[in-house]
Amino acid sequence: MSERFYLTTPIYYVNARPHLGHAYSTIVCDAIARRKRALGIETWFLPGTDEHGQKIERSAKLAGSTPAEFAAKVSNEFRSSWERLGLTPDDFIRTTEERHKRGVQKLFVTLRDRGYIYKGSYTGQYCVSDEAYIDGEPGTICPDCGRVTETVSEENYFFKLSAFERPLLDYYESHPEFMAPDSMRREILSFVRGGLKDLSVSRTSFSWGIPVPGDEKHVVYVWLDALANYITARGYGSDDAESKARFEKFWPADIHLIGKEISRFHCVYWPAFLMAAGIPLPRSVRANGWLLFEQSKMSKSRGNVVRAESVADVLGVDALRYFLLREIPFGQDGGFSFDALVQRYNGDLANGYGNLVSRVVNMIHKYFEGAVPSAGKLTDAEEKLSESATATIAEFNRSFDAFDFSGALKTLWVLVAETDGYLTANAPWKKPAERTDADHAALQARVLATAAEATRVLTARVYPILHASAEIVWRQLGQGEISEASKKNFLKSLAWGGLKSGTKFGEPAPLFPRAEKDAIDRMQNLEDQNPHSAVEAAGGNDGKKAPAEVTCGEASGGSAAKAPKMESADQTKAVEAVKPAAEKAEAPVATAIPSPVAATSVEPVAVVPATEEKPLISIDDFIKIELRVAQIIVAERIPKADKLLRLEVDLGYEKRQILAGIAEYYEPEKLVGRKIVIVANLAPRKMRGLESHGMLLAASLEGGVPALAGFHEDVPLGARLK
Ligand code: ME8
Repeated sequence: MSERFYLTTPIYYVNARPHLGHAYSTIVCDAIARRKRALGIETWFLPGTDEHGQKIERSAKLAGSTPAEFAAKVSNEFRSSWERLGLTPDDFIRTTEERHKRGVQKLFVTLRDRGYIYKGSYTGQYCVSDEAYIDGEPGTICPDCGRVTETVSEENYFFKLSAFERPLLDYYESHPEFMAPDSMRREILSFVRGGLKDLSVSRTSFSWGIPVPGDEKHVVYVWLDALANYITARGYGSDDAESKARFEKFWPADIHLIGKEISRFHCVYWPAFLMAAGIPLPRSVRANGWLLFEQSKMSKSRGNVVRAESVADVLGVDALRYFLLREIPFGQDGGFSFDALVQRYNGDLANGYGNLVSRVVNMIHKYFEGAVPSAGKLTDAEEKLSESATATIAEFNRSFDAFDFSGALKTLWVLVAETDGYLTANAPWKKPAERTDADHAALQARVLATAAEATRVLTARVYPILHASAEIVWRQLGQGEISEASKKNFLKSLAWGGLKSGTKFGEPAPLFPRAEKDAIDRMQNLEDQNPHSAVEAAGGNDGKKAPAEVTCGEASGGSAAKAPKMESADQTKAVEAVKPAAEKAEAPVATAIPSPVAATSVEPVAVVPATEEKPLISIDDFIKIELRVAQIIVAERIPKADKLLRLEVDLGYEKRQILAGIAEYYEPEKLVGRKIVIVANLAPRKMRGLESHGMLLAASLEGGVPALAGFHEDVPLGARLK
């Protein structure tokens, strides 16, 4: 492992306010950075904001401000959000900064001087939302975001991307560690093998960008501009000796952590730009999956975002960090819900780790006046716990360093449960009549010294993730300031046996108080009070504009874009499902309660006579039904089932199987490619041994003949019907 470590987050567009999706990638980086620092590795953790381009220019206009003012305001929100969440960036790059502009211009000139940039003309489709060129006819839908592309016809500078097809494939082959997870690697390999076309790297139809040196009516393509932040922030483009030395020392980056949707930019364009400029390539690009809310990607344009602050204000920053790292296997998509968050919080933090700390600290105060006793002669039980702790440390390190944060925490929580079980089995608070006072005192000393040591080891390991609580616990365990310990590289030498007898414990302090029934309401209320749209937050009126005016302006979330309300029945379930913590800290409590798995389902066509008298339903009833647009990608008959078809449908964010009772009326091959409406949140059901995950909608005509619901307009996959 190198003695210095440089890791970056994507730099976020300033046309959206920070939300949990952004916080997720940034929190993962923060946890990695904290661990590296505590291991004594000189670490540089860089986030920032991406402020140029057409969509920012348009959003600023909607907000009634200049692009510079608008960008500054939203960029500041990102910075404040990271501060509020207690993140520890070492720098924060804005693409409107002079140091960045200098570097981008130098990179552009270098590429041009080395013969990799030439002038040509481009007529084609452009997705303003993704700031990406798309192959296709006018009117083509962007395959990434589902918006209609715009026809662009401009004289442009082109980058000779086609020259890098072979060099990139060779590089991927010789550097298997360059990109992960495997799904992303496969996608990139197939994209590059499919052939690379030269890439337009300048625009003339707007001016909010970095001018091309010597030809100022062009601005540099926003992705070339943005990707360069990783080098400009470390000194590239500045000629003073200090900047040069800094760049030498910190480049190449060890990890570019990104969301999976921007892998092509990071794994194809970026390495090609760097190869062309003669600059070393980053060591690895690691992609997180998507955080889903209500089963679709949390994103401003869908309007289904939650702000990290709403969670932090109610349950604390550690609850959020723990949930994101524990609940979602890194690299895969994972669902966020207030319900699951509260279950994890109560189960793993309040009743798990928090309760263990409180038992240990309170008993050491109660029985030993707050000073760690000498353990005395150990028994098999203590040997077993210490072996377990040592194995846990090794396993935790392995998993964490392999980006398996969920596995790492799971391992650690086995030790929480083991230590808890050890305390309960030995019950130092209970003296059986036949035990002498001396024997009981010896047992108390042995058991509490051992449990305290296990708690110390656990706390040190969990510090990169639960830093705020670890800080409190470290003081309670009489270890002083954990931030100071981190500066002294305490994780490097952490081993079982470091807690000295006689160490004076600090006062017990509450940690992870149980979340009560109102926690979800409070988070939800905080959400409702806050505009999610950057334009709205900046004083604009995007929510009131006609949709046509905001297409591709990423401003379509509008003021209506609030996180949907939780059902009160669910809230009750989340809180009540967790057994109450024991009244007394010494008593054992329930261990972690697993969070619910998102339920989805299947069904044949719904055939409901429209004329039948039915009681009216409220909007709250309707909102429970999640209707979404899906596209049929596979349709086939099921042997021995005359009425059923097996369909595979694509919701944009996931593919699933649905069984539908329409085989008598539809030829399966004619259904492929058709966009339909499905009920996406039905509980799964088995039919003929196959699981069906949803139900498609159809009008029921005379004799029960179905007519599938569909659209005249082009609608993106996954869009919700409301
Ligand atoms: O793409 N789940 O910026 P952006 C997980 N400016 N991660 C999410 C997420 C979600 N639901 N939503 C956002 C850009 N993210 C460019 C990047 S880099 C040189 C330029 C995170 O504001 C994730 O890291 O659209 C994703 O890649 C990033 O935010 C996109 O942020």
